[in-house]
Amino acid sequence: MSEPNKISSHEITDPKVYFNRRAFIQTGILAASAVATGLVYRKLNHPAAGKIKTARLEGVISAATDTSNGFHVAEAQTSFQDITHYNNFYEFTTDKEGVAAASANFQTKGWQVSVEGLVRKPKIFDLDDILKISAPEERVYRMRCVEGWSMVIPWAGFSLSKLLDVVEPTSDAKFVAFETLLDSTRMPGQRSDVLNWPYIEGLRLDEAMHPLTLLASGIYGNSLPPQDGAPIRLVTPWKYGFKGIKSIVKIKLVATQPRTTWNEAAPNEYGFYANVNPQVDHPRWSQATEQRIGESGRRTTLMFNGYAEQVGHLYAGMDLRKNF
Ligand SMILES: Nc1nc2c(c(=O)[nH]1)N[C@H]1C(S)=C(S)[C@@H](COP(=O)(O)O)O[C@H]1N2
Ligand SMILES: [Mo]
Repeated sequence: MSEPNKISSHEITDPKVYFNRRAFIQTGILAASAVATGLVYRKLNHPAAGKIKTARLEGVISAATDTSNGFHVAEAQTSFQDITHYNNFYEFTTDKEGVAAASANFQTKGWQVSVEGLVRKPKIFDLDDILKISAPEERVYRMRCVEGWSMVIPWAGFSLSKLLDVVEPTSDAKFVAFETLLDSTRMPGQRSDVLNWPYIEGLRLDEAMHPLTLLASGIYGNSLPPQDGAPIRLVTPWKYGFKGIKSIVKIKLVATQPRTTWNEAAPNEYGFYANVNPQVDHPRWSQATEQRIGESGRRTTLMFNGYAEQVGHLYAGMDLRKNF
């Protein structure tokens, strides 16, 4: 297993290697891996993206450069352009490059999040009240999609534990269940039955309370654009991207392991834990390597996406082939 936080110089991307995406595609490097990973760039040019609606976030506490707690990965950050134009958000479209345009007019005014279930102080929060719980911190995380691509994203947000502390989970609470908005007028992709709606995800309570688990409201110091999960989404950097449920409206503390969207869609392909694990292949492709968006060649995927030192203890004694 690699040592996640002692990043040797060869792992830090030389900015000169940071191809612009167009040149990158023309090399054809991506094409070679596309079939195996399901990573398909359909077009050479971005479709009309629409206006990206973001506002400068006030009071973002800049990232510590200390890498030991996992809050700041010292690797080249994926460009804002790529983070906002290569998305998975099936509520809008399954076309990764089309999400930006399809979600451009998504309305989040009056957003509320119900935090309920096995808690002493259940509450329906207005978004602003959630954002007031703690100042947004910049967290630069490695992100790994189950499809084989990865990014490094400078999120803004705070640890989910701070919200959970406010509602006071009871001792019966063992898991946390999350739900995305269900509204096919605002999320037209929900008219398709490609997944069961609403999108749902879950974490074990100790995973949800881990300081790396982020309730994110921004990227690059600005509020989250619709395509990345506005106005608030989950980020669990040691797990495959599908755990990072977007546009959350409900967080429920529960006693037993909740159902999750991708697990229901294909139980043998997407487990509840979804920990990044290069030793456990997806049934249809290897998970040993990844395509970092904006780079040439493929990187070796790290155990727990490089966060083994921080989260490994959560899975001590578990069979990670069974609990994938
Ligand atoms: N509600 C919802 N959340 C979602 C998804 C989705 O389709 N719907 N896709 C997931 C997947 S597979 C990934 S890889 C990440 C992508 O996040 P990004 O577009 O901000 O990179 O969002 C996750 N969260
Ligand atoms: Mo993903």
